[in-house]
Amino acid sequence: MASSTRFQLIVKAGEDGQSVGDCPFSQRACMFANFTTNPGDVEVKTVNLVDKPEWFLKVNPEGKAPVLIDRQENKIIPDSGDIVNYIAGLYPNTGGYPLLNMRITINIC
Ligand SMILES: N[C@@H](CCC(=O)N[C@@H](CS)C(=O)NCC(=O)O)C(=O)O
Repeated sequence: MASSTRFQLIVKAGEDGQSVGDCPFSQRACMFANFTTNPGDVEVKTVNLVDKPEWFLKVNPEGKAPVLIDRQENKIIPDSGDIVNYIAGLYPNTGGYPLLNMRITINIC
């Protein structure tokens, strides 16, 4: 039997249909999920935003990506900012958002 992850993150597809495309909102959600969640928690699914499939419009009638589906809680979260906040709330031990464990140093002069 196929097992399913708790989360499905739907993002804009790249030209090959497989990779994450050039949507900064989708990329942000992907990167944040990658930093904060545990391996195996998130399935990333790409969607063609030029010719939007029916299944996608059912999930998000607004037709925008990214969209996070929390299968455990039966929730659909569109909007990258809301997705980031939602994930951050579920994984508080990762440093919190926006106080991630940054690997860069910001100097303000
Ligand atoms: N405020 C949204 C914006 C998402 C958004 O505009 N995504 C674009 C791709 S970068 C999109 O889905 N465009 C398809 C359309 O508007 O039909 C977010 O932060 O997630």
